[in-house]
Amino acid sequence: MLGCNNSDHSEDSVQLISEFALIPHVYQIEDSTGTINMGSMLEIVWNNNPNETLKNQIFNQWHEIQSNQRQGQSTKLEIIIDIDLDLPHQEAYRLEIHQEGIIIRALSQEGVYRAWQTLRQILYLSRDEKIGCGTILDFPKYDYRGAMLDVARHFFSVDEVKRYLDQLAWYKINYFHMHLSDDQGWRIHINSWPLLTQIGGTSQVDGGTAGYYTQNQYQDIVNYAAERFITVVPEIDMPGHTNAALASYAELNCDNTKRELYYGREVGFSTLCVEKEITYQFAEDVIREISEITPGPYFHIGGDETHATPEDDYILFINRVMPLVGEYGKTVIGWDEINLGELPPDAIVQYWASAQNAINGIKKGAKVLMSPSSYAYLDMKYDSLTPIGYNWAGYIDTQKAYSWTPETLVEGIKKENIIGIEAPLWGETITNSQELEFLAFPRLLGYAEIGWSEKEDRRTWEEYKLDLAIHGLLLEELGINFYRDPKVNWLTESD
Ligand code: TNX
Repeated sequence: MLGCNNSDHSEDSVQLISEFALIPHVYQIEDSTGTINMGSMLEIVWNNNPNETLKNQIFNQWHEIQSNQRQGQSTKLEIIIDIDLDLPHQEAYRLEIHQEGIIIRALSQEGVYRAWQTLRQILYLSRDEKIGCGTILDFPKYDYRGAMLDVARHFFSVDEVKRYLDQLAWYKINYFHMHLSDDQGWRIHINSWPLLTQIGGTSQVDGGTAGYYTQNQYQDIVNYAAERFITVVPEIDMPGHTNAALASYAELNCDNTKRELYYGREVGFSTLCVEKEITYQFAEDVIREISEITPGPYFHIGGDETHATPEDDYILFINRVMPLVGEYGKTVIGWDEINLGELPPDAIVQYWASAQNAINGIKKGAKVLMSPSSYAYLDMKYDSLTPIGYNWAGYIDTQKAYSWTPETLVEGIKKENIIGIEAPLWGETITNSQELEFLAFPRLLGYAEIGWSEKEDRRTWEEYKLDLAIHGLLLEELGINFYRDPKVNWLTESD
């Protein structure tokens, strides 16, 4: 038997597509009559402009999930990319589950990829091979749905980063911001300043084995992310948070004296020497080399917590450095303090601490990336018992992480001012993937939904937590070490 079967009278027990616990919640689902068998084999028909890598990825992931089906049936998946389709967004898609097979319609490969994540969840979450027919129309609320990983406080290997990227992909995250430098370490090789990694790459919080990415390794991460339709945003934090650079090169210090490598956790004590020309040569070289190997549109200059830089010096510095980002073809992003400078017209201010900073940025024409620390910081503890993480911005349990809306959180920051949301994971207290995952999951699923899902009707914790409970099975299957928040009735395999 292949495809839907209208004469099947056992439909009562068939799972309708509107019943699936999809996260992020999709825009619109309509059930239709009939059922389809999701076979153990997949036949992909993709005639115009097929992306072979994506086609293989879909093929392999389908078979990974369906390998337990023994019937050997085949399901047809047709992929149609057509820029003339009536779809409202570059990432939008229509996923049609018909009698004869499945059709994905999209404007772009990105749209196909997002559709595949929805289908992948359906496939994974279906109780048996047979599911109801129907159609999903879906598209993101915000263009930018990001996760940030701090690889400076503790180094994370290429494989650990890839593991996180694989996890993010399931939830339609499309930007991965890498915090590549800080007081405790410099993590990307710069050919014109080799000591940054030779010296500055050796330290991290509390010592232990640190490290850095060669430019090839960084490009490997960028490509791996791109295959998952995730864009890497590199950050070099300046002019504060620079002790690792100041320990590598004496000339970056005003007193021409190298700093000691730093293994502590305090912030706000370091600064580049703003008066020296060499500082701008350094900034330009770093921006140039990283921009050349970064296909994405953004370069993040940090700019936060510069308590060791007098305000006038800070303004002088960022006013010289922000245009350099534009010269190398990138759009500048900075933490909300950069609003003090003359922002380039396309600048993006990342709101983390001061709403006033973000609002001032908007007045200067900038857009805002929403990362309010008391809601969106993945390094905050869930509650007082959480063994890792911080609590300076408060405790953020899974409910609190989910229960905010970017465009109504702050008066003066409206939907049209916002490019999206990002969940930063600072690395002082995490040393490996298990600890990373414990803080990121399950909160990250809530951020994914806040960033993607337009419809307000389901945005209640009571409904969301039911779907989340089901996703616990998926997280478990993926081997993700997630926090079993006691507010959620997590399912187990036997439920
Ligand atoms: C503040 S958020 C920082 C980071 C720390 C973090 C710890 C921001 C722009 N700066 O340097 O790692 O708090 O939660």
